[in-house]
Amino acid sequence: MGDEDTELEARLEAQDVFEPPESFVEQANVSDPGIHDEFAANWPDCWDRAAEMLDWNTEYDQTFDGSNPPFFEWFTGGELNASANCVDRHLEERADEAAIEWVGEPTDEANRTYTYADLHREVNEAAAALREMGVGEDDVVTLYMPMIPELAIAMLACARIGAPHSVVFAGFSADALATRMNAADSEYLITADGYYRRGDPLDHLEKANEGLAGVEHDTDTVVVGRLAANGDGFGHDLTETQHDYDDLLAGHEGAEVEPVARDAEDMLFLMYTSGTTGEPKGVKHTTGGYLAWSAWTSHSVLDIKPEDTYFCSADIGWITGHSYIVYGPLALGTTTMMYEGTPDYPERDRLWEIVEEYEATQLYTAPTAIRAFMKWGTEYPDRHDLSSLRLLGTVGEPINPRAWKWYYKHIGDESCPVVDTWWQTETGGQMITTLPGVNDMKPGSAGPPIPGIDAEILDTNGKQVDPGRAGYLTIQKPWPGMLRTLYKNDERFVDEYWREYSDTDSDDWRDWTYFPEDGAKIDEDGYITVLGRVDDVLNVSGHRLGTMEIESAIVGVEGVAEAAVVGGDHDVKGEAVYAYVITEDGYEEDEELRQAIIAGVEDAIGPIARPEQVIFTPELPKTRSGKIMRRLLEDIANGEDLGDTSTLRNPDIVEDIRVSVQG
Ligand code: 6R9
Repeated sequence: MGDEDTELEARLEAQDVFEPPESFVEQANVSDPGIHDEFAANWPDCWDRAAEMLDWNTEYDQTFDGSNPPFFEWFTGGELNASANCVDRHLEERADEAAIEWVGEPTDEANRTYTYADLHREVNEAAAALREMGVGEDDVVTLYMPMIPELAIAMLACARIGAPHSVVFAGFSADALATRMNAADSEYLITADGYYRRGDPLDHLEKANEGLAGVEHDTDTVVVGRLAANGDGFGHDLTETQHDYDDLLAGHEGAEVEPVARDAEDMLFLMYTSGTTGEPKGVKHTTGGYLAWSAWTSHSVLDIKPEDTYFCSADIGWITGHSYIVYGPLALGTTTMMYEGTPDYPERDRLWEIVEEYEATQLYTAPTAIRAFMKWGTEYPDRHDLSSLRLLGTVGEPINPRAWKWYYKHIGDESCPVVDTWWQTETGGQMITTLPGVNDMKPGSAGPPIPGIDAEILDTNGKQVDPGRAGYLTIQKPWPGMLRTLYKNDERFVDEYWREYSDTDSDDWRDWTYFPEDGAKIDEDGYITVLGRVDDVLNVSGHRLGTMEIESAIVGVEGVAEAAVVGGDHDVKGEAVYAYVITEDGYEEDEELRQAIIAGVEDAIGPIARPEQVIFTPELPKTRSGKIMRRLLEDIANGEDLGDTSTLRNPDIVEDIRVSVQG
């Protein structure tokens, strides 16, 4: 390193506040610092600003209806269609501009560009095909697909005919697919024959078929021949209820399907996410509020403009891909990128190669990816010209200041603002982050709530904690992008998100407070640092995994009597799965059982939930009332000092476990 570099590193390390670059502010979609006060003074009408970003078939009567808390409604009486907003309305000016730039994993495969005209054609044909298959308004269609353009097209085709989609991440297991299809009574599945991972074709249809075997009702399936098109298919024969995507669409060439006018409060999609219990939660999002939220935040936080080439490296199987690869960017008429593969294939500069080739203007990724880039070293980004980038974003988990600064310097060349965006599947879109053209940035802190959002950090009694002290993050007022309920489970919706901090007997919406189940602290300037989940949910590489889901997979393995799963610190993944396991009498604590446990977790959930360590133990540390002391197991996993354990029912066991893990 030269002297200049060393000096720069030292300066960066010492700096804890960064102003937005002037060149950015000058061109930012939002740059008026008065916007925070303006929105606060005009709540809830400030949200008309978001609704105005959309085209409505019927204007709404009321911005916010809080008469039946916590079942809040937004833009009531309004009607619109999400696919018309993301596709049709851009045809006049942008028919020949790219809507989707898709990059497959194999470097020798031709990339695909869908102009808005192409997208319009294919979404219409797919919508016609789905209708012919019998899909009607409000029928839930499950999409179990890799990162191929047909996934975005299928979502928009569903939206066009008013059929809510439920996307299941392609990396999830067959069991996970079946659970979600059963929970949503979903009779339609769109999937693919496979995709590429690190150079090899992967048989996805086999997994889908296995999942279908566990679905309790009849289903029609559409299969995209992603691999077959390259002659890499696995040769599965389709059954009578399975249809080839291309064949189906060929029967509807040039079809036009009138977008169905949906009520603002009609469901746009369901997304299953992990919670405290073993049952995944079906988060319900609506057409008006959600779409307005994803469009407004794409505009104000990600600074997306129609002429941009915007790149979010998430998977559409997660909420980030829904809001910030598909709906938000396309609602704004921009070019959104989709990449099928991983950042390290064929080499560790793949992302930077894509940024350079497409002259990407924004990059939105996860801290876990940034930590991996850091570990790999600067030689990979340094090989490429990244000067097209104007803004950088992160999402999914807390980002430590060192990783933030690395991203800012080595990817953004100190000329791009970094937005650290806190939000959740349930919030629909970004909630806490700096506005890149307005607020100073503080590495390690997401920032203030966005204009119109009111967040407080409370203690267990509901009192605000002092700046700098840890407490519970709460959101004081409803917002348009919020989930409306958990599918077919209003009671759990109230219990999970509202009961903690609301007066649940009140019918005044002001008495209701949303609890995201995260810990946080706030500083003197109102900047919030989100500390992580306070429920039994792990964040592994930015993916939400319920400890209960993993535990129930483990106790399903023959020879296992009891299991406790906790998160241990991991320098790239953020958190890693640690499984403490008690065997049944007569079973050996051996490698064979360990492998069976790992396989059991992969079958029930998917490889992302794979335990980093399986620790056999004769007992689990429990309180006198019989609760497993997860915090203690976590401390053991993290090699920390355990403090006083005398209140436990079985304090001796803790030392035994500690020795077997920490040595
Ligand atoms: C969008 C998404 C939500 C949970 C959330 C929190 C964590 C997300 C974060 C963050 C700190 C950030 N989280 N963004 N923590 N800083 N910028 O990730 O949704 O998969 O539902 O996860 O992720 O713990 O509660 P989801």
